[in-house]
Amino acid sequence: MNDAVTPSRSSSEPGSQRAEPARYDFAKAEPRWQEAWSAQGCFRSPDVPDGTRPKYYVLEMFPYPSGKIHMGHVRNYTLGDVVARYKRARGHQVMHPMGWDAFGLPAENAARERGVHPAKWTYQNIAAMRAELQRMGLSLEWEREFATCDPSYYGQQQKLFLEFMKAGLAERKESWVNWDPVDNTVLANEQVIDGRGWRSGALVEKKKLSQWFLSITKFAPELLSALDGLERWPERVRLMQANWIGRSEGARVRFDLATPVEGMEQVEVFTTRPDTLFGMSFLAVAAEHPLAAAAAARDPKIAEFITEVRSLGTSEAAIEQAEKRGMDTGLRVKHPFTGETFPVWIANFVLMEYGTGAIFGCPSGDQRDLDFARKYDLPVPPVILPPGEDPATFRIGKTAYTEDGTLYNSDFLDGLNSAAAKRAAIDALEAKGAGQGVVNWRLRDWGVSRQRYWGCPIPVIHCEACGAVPVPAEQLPVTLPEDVDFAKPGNPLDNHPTWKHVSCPNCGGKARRETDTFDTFVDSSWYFARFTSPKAETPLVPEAANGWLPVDQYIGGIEHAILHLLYSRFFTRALSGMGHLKTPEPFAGLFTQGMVQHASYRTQDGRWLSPEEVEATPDGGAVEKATGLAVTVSRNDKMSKSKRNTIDPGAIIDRYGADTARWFILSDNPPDRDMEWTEAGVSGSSRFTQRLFRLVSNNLASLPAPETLPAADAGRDLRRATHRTIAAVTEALETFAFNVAVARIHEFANAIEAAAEADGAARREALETVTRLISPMMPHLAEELWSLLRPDEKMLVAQLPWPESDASLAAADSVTLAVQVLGKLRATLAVPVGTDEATIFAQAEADENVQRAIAGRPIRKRIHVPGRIVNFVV
Ligand code: ANZ
Ligand code: ZN
Repeated sequence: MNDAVTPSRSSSEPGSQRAEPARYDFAKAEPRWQEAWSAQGCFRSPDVPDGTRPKYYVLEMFPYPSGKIHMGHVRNYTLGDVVARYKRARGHQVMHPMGWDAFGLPAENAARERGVHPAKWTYQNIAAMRAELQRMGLSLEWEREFATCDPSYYGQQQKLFLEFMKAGLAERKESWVNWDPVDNTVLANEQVIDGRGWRSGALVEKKKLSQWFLSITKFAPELLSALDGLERWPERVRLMQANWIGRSEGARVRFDLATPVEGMEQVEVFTTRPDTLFGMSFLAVAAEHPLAAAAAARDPKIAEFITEVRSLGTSEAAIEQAEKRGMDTGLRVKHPFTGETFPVWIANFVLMEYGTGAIFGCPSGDQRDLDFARKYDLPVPPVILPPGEDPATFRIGKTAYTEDGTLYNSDFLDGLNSAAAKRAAIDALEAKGAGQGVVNWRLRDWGVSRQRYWGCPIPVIHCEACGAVPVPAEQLPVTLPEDVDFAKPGNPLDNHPTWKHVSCPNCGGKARRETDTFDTFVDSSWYFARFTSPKAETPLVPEAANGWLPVDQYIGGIEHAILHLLYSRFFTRALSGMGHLKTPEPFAGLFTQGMVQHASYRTQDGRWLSPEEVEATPDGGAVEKATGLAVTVSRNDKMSKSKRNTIDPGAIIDRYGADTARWFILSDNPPDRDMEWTEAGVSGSSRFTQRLFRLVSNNLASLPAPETLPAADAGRDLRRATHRTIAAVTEALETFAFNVAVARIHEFANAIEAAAEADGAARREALETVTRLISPMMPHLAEELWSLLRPDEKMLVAQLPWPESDASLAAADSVTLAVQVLGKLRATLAVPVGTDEATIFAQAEADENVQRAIAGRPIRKRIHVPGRIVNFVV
């Protein structure tokens, strides 16, 4: 036994139990085992998996260092730890690293509000959270730790960006951006939620800015098609990604302007329904469309309308919900087939960023167009006849007909079905030179510039003569200046008196440093790869990255289903293309865990009370301790500061220990579902830890020496329970059914308790097994019990292989057979497993009811389906 574990026995003096029942002292034991693991290097992984054993890379989404861990972290990291410990025991070479997603706005806000520098605030928070995670007993390899705000990380990221530039995957574009007027920054479309900034909640505005973009759209087809191969991802996440990438087949159609507009002859629209071209009633453009600007130049009322529409926000959700509004520009366009002219409107539901920023409106076939047409009294010509309808009587009322049907009122398309009509319309457009079939993608390029201090500086220098010049490799990293003023509004880097003034690396002339920093989603798009060589002087080391990647099991919240996961997939593909990586996909397996919830309590006068301020009543309600008045209890509320229903993991660990917290969080529900944190649940788990401890310590005196084999038939029932439990828990851990594993172990504990009289060797086997089976979930208690059971053992449980279930021991003792005569059930027969066929037939035949059914007739055939049926044919 190694020195670090020797003292453990003092916590449980088995001899002194009679006076006082043995108690497990988690507060002493947990830190001691954490030290033992670390001293033994139990969680170290090789730089490059050496191929002697299969590699397994387990990763949980790394945390933002807010300063404190919350229950969501506890659940996330416990799940990952169960996987890591289990896979290690199964003989894998496991890598399980941890780091910090450390750039971002809260640090800057802390600087503004409290005058503490973002770096100082961040590193203090990291230290506090690291200590909390260490107390949880996670089997993490801290040697690989880094924070994205370390220059040694973001400097490598700057190198990667220069490679993206060289590969044509980064470009500077003027574009309409979502502007958050409170945070004073650009937001990606994904960061606009219901028309508001995801952090500030402010109504988002449109603004035109020059920004850096990463060309994710170049990968749209492969990002979509490769989703099919991600078999260990939740279907829901794959679907969300597919919708986000949004492939649509359709056509671009060009309409000649019938009203002269300077510099413009045509308007191009994108449609997925070229079959409905004869149902056109108007053309509509986005407020930012050049044609809208041209119309505004002629009419101040139009200009006013455009300003109004723009302030509405740009997200699709906002537009979907907003009332449809529009204004006729007075301009007209010519239909490509009929030459008839139609009015051009500006409409608030047309997005500039999608397709061409212009549509043709077909109110009979599209609900938005119909709502718009009804509102502004535009015609609604029907062109698709639903199956079984009579063209003479079919009418469009308040609902558009958006399904397939037969074309009518449509000239050369009449009589065709929708699919054929689409093809025919595209052929005709192409023949006329008025359009062509296209595939359109919803995915936009990724704008990565942010007007922020606490982020990775974009390594570019702007020179009037040379344009945007990459910072030469030898000048990297471009580090953040420390002396910044957060009092002034705007971007502190831009406000800095000297930092941005540099000379051009190209011509030596006066130049200006880029003062924007990267969107923090850039930082998290490759950190999982950097963990494979966290200290390297190059962004990645191919042998290490290719040896470890892809991540075998990634675990995190569903809120990252689109952004983070899609950006990471894009980065991985881009890095593969540049020769850094071989795998095209970063995460082979993905698991999304549910939320941790807690009841919330509210007084009649609307005050939220914390769980400590209330007392439960027998009827399931609660009263305020201070006043005795009843409070409203609402179940299943997300933990939030405003509802005062958060539970601090640190306080739970102080009171019950890490294993109890881990056990409870695993026990309640399947891990992909939401779970409710309850006081009753956590104290139940705590009692279970003590029960296991007593079970082992009470048995100790009567157990034979380790490795004593039970005599052939001894303790058969207990041994069966042992081997069945191994099989069931193994299966549960393989399938993320951790709550099932917990339940099986509870049952097993009952079985061991009930078998106090069983053979000693069988009891030892059962106790050692339960100790090893709990180890992925309650690793400290497992070590403690193991040290009691095997005081001379050198190996820690963390170093032991997973127990094997012996199928013959797990098998049932006897089987029950249905005995039939001529296929009709006459009796049942219980025989010991392994009984030979002749004996089975003889016993079955001897049964009274069977005898009666045979009625003295000769048996012509005897049939035996092992384990199930015996049938006699007479
Ligand atoms: C005419 C039409 C007739 C349409 C009809 C639909 C039904 P998805 O499938 O999402 O790609 N559209 C095109 N560009 C738009 C934009 N910038 N803003 C708002 N709407 C736009 O949707 C494609 C359809 O959305 C297009 O097909 C177009 O309306 C509209 F019976 O064209 B359709
Ligand atoms: Zn220059």
